[in-house]
Amino acid sequence: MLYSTEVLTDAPSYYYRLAETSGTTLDNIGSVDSAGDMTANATVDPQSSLIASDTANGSLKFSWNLPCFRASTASSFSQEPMTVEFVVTPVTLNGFGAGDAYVVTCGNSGADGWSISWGHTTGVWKFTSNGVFDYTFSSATNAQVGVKQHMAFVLDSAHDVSLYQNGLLAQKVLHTVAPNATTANLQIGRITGGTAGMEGIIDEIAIYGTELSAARIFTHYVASLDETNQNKRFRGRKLRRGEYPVRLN
Ligand SMILES: [Ca+2]
Repeated sequence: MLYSTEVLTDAPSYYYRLAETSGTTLDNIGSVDSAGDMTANATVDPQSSLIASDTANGSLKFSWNLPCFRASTASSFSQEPMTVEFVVTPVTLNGFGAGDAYVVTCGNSGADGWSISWGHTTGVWKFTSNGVFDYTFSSATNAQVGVKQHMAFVLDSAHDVSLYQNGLLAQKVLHTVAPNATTANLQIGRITGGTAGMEGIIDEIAIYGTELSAARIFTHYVASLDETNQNKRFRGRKLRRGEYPVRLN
């Protein structure tokens, strides 16, 4: 099944496919909000889809030395439980101004809402309930330059955050307090109210007002791969890519 079909099956509140080829409006096909504004120097890149099973569908490039972000026009939505899912390939691990490299945020720094970032030069992933707690993940999951990662952060109703990387649960970090409610806009590639951003390519950002199950996250990851014909066989032998029969009509 197509990646986008799997995502939509789980009814995301926001879903930015980043399929645009030009312009400054990005379509949201989730259930909350309408299209948003790309308010600065991000680049829509139709050539760089991070979804191997759908290479015709583009992505979004950010450069931290050209502070750029994309904000939705909507405000608050259910934050707990919640799942934030995206595919990202860092171009560098530097954060703008040597701060964290912010990837997806919804809230005001140090005050309310949440943010997802990796550490400047370290690549350490972090989910922050702003002003409340840093959920810092193991170095085993670090972002790496030029390496594509399918990421899903699940904030559950017990205030814990589970990080799934490439379809599998990597780590669960516990906490006892919920994030502070926010009315801030959702932003991609930059922190709210500041300049700290990330340099990299991001694709297929989906945010759900539910806890996605491990099984669904794994299914999403598999659908992101170019394995459409992986189970096809011919005379008992599993076919390798490039060997699939072509039907001529
Ligand atoms: Ca895309």
